[in-house]
Amino acid sequence: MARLDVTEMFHGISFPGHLHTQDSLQLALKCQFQDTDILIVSYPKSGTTWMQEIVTLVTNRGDPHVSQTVPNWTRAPWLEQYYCTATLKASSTTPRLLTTHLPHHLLGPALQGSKARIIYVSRNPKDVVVSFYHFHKMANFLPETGSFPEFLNRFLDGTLHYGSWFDHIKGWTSQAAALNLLHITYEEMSMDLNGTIKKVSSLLQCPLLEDEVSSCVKHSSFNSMKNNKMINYSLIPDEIMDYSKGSFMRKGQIGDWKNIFSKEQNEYFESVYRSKMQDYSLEFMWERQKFEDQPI
Ligand code: PPS
Repeated sequence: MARLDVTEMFHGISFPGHLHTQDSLQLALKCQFQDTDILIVSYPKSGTTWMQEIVTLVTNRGDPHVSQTVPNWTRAPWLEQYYCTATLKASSTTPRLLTTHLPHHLLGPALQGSKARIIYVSRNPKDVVVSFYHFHKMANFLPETGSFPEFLNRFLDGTLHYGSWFDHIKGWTSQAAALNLLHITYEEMSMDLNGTIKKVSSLLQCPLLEDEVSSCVKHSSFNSMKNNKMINYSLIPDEIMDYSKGSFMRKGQIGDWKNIFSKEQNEYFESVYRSKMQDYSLEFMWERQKFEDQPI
């Protein structure tokens, strides 16, 4: 399944045809969730892979064997990607660990009444757009980026692959009370990985001893993951991900947007952000300091 130049339009959102088909997207919406399922939900570049590693480690009580021997797309397949059904059929692991980038307005109906445990991972959107921009440069299954200002406009318009960041976060977080949903931010993971791991272990009712928590912290650190070929995407051939143009585990920092946003781009971003998020009380950490000092 190469289809590197194919785009699938689904309910007005574009998806890379290398990983999605109309059938696979349709099947995701009909997923029969089990109450024991663990579902990681995120807009791309928000810390998805990091959370896949954390959940794998927590459910294995800090033992890195699975995370070092099974690729992340096999142990935590994306529900909407074409190989998901076959991967789930071939696996007998319970609880099932699933991942999705789908927005709530598409996947919500399938989750109605379900007790599946959902971990929603978000990241400040300035860092999301920068990470996504760099990822587009190396991922040959994503369209050409154009210049950064063009890419930023498409992000703010919601016309990039996977749709609008604003719709995604508003849709999922506004439904948190109706779902069994834990919202964790990338920034929280970065500032307090130990605390994040404890929150995840509590949600999954998987109590850990202190040395098991420490092992989870150690193996989900940026450097451990960067060197783990089961999670750093180095198993993917060069013609699909071009490593001469970057790496998946790129910088892993809060506030990298400052290295690329101009003053004008930042002002424009903040005005769009304010108007689209005015009824939502979410706060993000925009750089590595206290919430009170943040610009928005
Ligand atoms: S994807 O393609 O949607 O699955 O990408 P996603 O995993 O959501 O996001 C990739 C970014 O997460 C960073 N990352 C980490 N940062 C810090 N610590 C750890 N352990 C970690 N693991 C992944 C990764 O480097 C990407 O961010 P950028 O800013 O590009 O470095």
